[in-house]
Amino acid sequence: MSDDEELVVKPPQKHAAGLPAVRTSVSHAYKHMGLRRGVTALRLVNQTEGFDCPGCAWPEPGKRHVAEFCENGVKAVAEEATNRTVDTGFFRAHPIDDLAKRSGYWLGQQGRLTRPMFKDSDDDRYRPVSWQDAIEILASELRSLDDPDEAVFYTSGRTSNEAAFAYQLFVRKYGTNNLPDCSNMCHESSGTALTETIGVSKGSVTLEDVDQADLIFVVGQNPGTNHPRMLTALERAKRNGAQIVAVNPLPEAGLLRFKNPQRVSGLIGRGTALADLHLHIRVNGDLALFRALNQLLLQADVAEPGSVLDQGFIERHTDRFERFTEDALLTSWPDVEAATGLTAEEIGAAHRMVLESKRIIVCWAMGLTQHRNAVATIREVVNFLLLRGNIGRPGAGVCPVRGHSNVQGDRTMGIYEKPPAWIDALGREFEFAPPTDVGLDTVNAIRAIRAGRVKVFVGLGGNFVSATPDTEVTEAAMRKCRLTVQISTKLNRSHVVTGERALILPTLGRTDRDLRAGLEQVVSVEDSMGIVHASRGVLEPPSGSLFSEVAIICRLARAVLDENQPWREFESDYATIRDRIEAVVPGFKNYNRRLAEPGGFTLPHAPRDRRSFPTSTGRAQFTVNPLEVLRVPPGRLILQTIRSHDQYNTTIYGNDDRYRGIRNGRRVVLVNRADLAELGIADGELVDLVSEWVDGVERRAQRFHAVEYPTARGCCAAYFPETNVLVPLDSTAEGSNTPTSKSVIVRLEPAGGA
Ligand SMILES: Nc1nc2c(c(=O)[nH]1)N[C@H]1C(S)=C(S)[C@@H](COP(=O)(O)OP(=O)(O)OC[C@H]3O[C@@H](n4cnc5c(=O)[nH]c(N)nc54)[C@H](O)[C@@H]3O)O[C@H]1N2
Ligand SMILES: Nc1nc2c(c(=O)[nH]1)N[C@H]1C(S)=C(S)[C@@H](COP(=O)(O)OP(=O)(O)OC[C@H]3O[C@@H](n4cnc5c(=O)[nH]c(N)nc54)[C@H](O)[C@@H]3O)O[C@H]1N2
Ligand SMILES: [Mo]
Repeated sequence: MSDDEELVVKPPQKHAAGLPAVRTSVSHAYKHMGLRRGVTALRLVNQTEGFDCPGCAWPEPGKRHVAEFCENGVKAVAEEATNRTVDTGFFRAHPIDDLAKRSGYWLGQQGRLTRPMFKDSDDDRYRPVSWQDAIEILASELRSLDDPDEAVFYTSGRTSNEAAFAYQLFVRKYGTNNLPDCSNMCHESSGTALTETIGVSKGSVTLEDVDQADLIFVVGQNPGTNHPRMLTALERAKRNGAQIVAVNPLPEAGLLRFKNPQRVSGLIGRGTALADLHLHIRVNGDLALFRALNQLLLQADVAEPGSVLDQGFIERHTDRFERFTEDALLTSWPDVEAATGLTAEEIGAAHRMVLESKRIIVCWAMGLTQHRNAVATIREVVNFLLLRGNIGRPGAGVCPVRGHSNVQGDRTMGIYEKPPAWIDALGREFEFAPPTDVGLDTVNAIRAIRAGRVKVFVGLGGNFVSATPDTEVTEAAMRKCRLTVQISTKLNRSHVVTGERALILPTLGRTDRDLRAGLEQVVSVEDSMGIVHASRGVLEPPSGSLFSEVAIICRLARAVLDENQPWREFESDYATIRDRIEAVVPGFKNYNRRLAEPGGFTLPHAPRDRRSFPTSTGRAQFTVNPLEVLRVPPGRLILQTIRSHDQYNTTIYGNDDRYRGIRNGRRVVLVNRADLAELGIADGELVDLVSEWVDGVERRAQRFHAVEYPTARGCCAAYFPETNVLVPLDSTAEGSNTPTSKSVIVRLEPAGGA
């Protein structure tokens, strides 16, 4: 937003969806796709015979509604299935310097990429190149490296299982585990904490469990915007008698009340109240909150032995309970109050709801995963559930709500910088010795690129430059690469902040029909609850010369590895990839047959299915997680960087954030009224955000409007990716190396020059 545009601020809304959601969906669909394409797309999104919505990873119910999509799903579909295209004339007219001055929004609005493009070292712009030459440029660069570890292969979470499996096979055959992905910045902390405590990195909850729960915690998550279809599930749970506790520094509209657009009563009525209790927590206070709840449970059980804890479960299925108890009983309430900003009464109210509930689910997203102590916080959530046996029985469990629509499946397929558990089976099946060293994750990849140790960057989707922290550091690093390659659907900043040479390899998206050798190809994806199902593109692709991700990977593999099989077979029939997945990855028996069943199939999950915990001791682990209060120097605030209602990560759909009452602007910082007064800043004043970090470097994001907002005291919020410049590369979560995008210490200064 430029300053002359009219920023409009209204009070935040108290409900989500309803008629405005329908209106916005319809207008986005027709504006970008036109009537015919729009109708086809919306009729088949999330239907068993159609394609998986490229939006979020929330599962589809067994029985589909005719409109099994949400406002933000429609925006995601419209963004991809747009009628607009970028042609070679566009690149002739816009040198890279010019494109680098444009906003991410502008770049995305230009439309779908249609032809491979190449920027050579001495050139100032991209020029068209044939597919064959493009593949050869990348292949010869890869072949010329002294060591395969000098290349990095990033993945974003939209890639199908088939493309992901082929990609990691190619990369490992090439000789490296340098497979960073968006998950490193997302739910890595969840995977790390869950693997350690319950032995499986994924959530243990199904949609049926949500239906049967007595109490659902929604912690650090804004489902009204980021997982709108989750509201339907929460509404159903409420009707079945569940209570909901929202834990969030912001009073997010989607947690307060939901007007279900799938029902007439939802459109015209008052809707369903969702959260029974909102804990208006200070950012990063969650570890303290769950420690406090755990202490209260232990104390209640001392008062009435045997009535509170599930002793049978604890004895049969867990380890280290005594060690945990000793420490939990020492939890300091002054520290709890300082860390959470909550009163003992508020925490007491949540405690009473817990005591009344037999079946408890905890859902969470980025509000828990992107802090220095994120892994410890999630371990403490697991302690909380273990105490009353809330894992591995109906209506209960851990529910990390994933972001990208196939981010969970990509991990299952081996997109991981660590060798997956089935690495030996991979080597046997394809007769090679896979690399065993741990490769580079996202943050370590940036460090290695900056140090000149990595020379080639390949991105299978995503927007590495904008999604990663410390934008100035990362951009400077990327410019040092010998070659950067983006396999993508649409232009973004990663195409215009390039290495010495750069390639754009345009690809089909989820909505596009994928014909290979005259055969219609189906791909598969795994949702946040471990259900694998088919996805079939239905729309005419934006150009006849696009290759699918699978085809690009297979051709690259043939050129680099100088072998024909299995790549020719993979490219002409994706079912053959699934056969090989079945041979290597546990849980995929009869993959092709079961994929043909409507709704797909559920992957095994030992704690959920059998209360079996595949940890080192075969039992779930209680853990000790020290309570530290995130201390903030006077005059500073904790900044959390979030999504508006009008964006998908780095893809910006528009400049509004309807539920939060913000229109026509993204450069806003939401601050509590009392903090504004204390800092002497007026509502609406232009400020710079300056982040302070132990390295002494001052990182600055300029010209944000301060907006008075009911966020917790001492905290503020602003949108990503504009604020990524403030997140220090070296400020990461212990154990998962995830950037601490939700706890950046900042000061607000009157805005400097323009
Ligand atoms: N439309 C749309 N859908 C999306 C996305 C999108 O950008 N747009 N992104 C997708 C992706 S990749 C992901 S990972 C998910 C993200 O889904 P979310 O995690 O819901 O996304 P964020 O906007 O980061 O919201 C974080 C929430 O946590 C709260 N929060 C921040 N810090 C804390 C804290 O310390 N404690 C607590 N208790 N709460 C805190 C914030 O106030 C906010 O409500 O959504 C996915 N779905
Ligand atoms: N400050 C801050 N930073 C964050 C976060 C935060 O909360 N705060 N959140 C983090 C999180 S949770 C995540 S997941 C990451 C997201 O990081 P990424 O996944 O890297 O980023 P996206 O913006 O989702 O990527 C969008 C691009 O993907 C390409 N694309 C879209 N669909 C397809 C497809 O089907 N195939 C291919 N090949 N390309 C496609 C398009 O070119 C589009 O521009 O960002 C992280 N960064
Ligand atoms: Mo994410």
